[in-house]
Amino acid sequence: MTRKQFIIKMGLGAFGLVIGRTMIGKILSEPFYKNGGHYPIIIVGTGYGSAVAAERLATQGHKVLMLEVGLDWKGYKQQNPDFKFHKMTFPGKESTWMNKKPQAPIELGNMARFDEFTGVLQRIDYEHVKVYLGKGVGGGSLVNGGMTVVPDRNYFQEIYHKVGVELSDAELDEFYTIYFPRANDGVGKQDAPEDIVNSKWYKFARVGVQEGIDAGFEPVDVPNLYDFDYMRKEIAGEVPGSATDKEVIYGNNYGKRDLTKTYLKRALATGNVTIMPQHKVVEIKENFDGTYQLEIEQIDTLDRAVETKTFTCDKLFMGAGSLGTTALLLKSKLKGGLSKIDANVGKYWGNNGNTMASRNTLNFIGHTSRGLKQSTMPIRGLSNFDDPEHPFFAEIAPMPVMGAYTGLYLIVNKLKKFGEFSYDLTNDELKLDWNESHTAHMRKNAEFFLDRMNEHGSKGWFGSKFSNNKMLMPKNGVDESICYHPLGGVVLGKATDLYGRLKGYKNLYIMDGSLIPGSLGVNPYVTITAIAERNIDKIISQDF
Ligand code: FAE
Repeated sequence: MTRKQFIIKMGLGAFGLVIGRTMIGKILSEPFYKNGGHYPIIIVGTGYGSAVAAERLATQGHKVLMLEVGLDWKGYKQQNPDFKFHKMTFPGKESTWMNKKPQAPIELGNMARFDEFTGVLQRIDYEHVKVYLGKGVGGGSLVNGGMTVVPDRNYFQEIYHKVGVELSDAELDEFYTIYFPRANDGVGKQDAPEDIVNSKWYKFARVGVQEGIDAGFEPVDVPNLYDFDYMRKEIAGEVPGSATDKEVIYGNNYGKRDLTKTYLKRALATGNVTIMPQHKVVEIKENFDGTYQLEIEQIDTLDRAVETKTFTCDKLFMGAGSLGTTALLLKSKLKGGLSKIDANVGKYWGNNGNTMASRNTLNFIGHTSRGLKQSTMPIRGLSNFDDPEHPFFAEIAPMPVMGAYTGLYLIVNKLKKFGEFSYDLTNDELKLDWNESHTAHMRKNAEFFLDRMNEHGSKGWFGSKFSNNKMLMPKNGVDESICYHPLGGVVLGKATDLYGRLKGYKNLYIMDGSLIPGSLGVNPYVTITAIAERNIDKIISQDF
């Protein structure tokens, strides 16, 4: 079947009945779905920012419609009982958004070939950066590594200062005492328990930490949102393997607390939330009466429009992510529907300094194995953040296949220069100004890190040194084109007020990673969640 449509409607809400979770192969006859309609609140996307907004609004009794371009994977599983999210080593069509081969940065299963499909991991390629995104109900939470990290307070202030937004001490206190803790609780943060850390599944992390200490870097314990009780059972062989069975960037079948197990689950449980997957918002217009009109394509699993619809709403929340939200706003500005959009929309983008780096630690003799069995959920990092010359944080990443002698790291650098988006109406695509001048220092930092690790961090017998892994990353063991953490485009305090209200408009709110100016120094979803929590608090108390 090439024209599958997945429509879910959960809950007893404005439309009365609970309709089955997912319907495949037919379009619901309800006029609302076919012809569009009016909703008090529409949220675009179902990632972190959107999920926070949905939960908080629905809990307050507001009816909410969420529009998501990707699939409802739970529904897909119900309809295809044999389907499981793919392991990194054996990707099938559901692994990848509209490509005949996998797009993973590390070539574990990249020899696979399959039919095009609206899969769970999308890669958008620009000339100097490849941006990875999670697709489907749950957004980036479906594919991410679960690292749940609060940014350094000084750097959080510094990065906003860099764009001219001054966060006061009181505002920072509010973030660090109320909203980061709330976000951590909301996503299900856990510190890795000792028995798990000491298991063979985390030898790669223990060896990585020791090497880092020997090289003079500061070890950092990184919480994760993975259910470590489940992992304990995986390790004991009592339940199906998940993190211990190479599941991560193509989705996770069991232990990871993606948003469908946290915020979205709680939102749907209120009965006030409707989610329409495979609904792509393509344009937004402000109506004369101050409501918003959304042009929507309902797509099939080949990303083809099978129906076009128009929805209107009183209040519109944007959570389509840094690229998605920025694209929609810039396009709608050019098309005239949102012509008053602030000139700051499109500005202050960054890759969060993402740079992958890898070392080959196989020497004939004297090497320390990192273990052949590695859990896919990272729990440790190394920091050099206070070094004025080479400030960075390095996640000690797993390499679950043939990783015993490969040190793999996702380095998160500070940003020196922002990228900028524009929209090309002719080709209907978001353009990005981003080149080597933005990333040169990231490469230098990564090379410095690898050199120090090779020199001091670990040695074979008789002092023999290890080398950069040019098999994995041909350019000296470093790849600064891989971006897992796109940030910016509609920055808080620049394109919006300090609570995500888009400048020039009423009742139009931004909730996602586009609010963060390009860089955080750590993995971003806790911060996205915390900002969204703070925005929605203010919006509910003042705008309803
Ligand atoms: P996001 O979660 O991307 O959600 C946006 C949603 O909007 C998606 O579901 C889209 O499909 C949907 N959408 C987009 N355009 C449209 C449209 N036109 N119409 C309808 N729907 C649309 O946004 N972060 C961490 O903190 N820790 C980690 O360990 C970590 N690991 C990662 C690993 C990978 C492989 C990747 C790709 C990312 C990782 N991240 C990690 C980043 C994190 O997942 C990301 O920052 C957040 O998901 C961004 O949240 P947003 O709410 O901005």
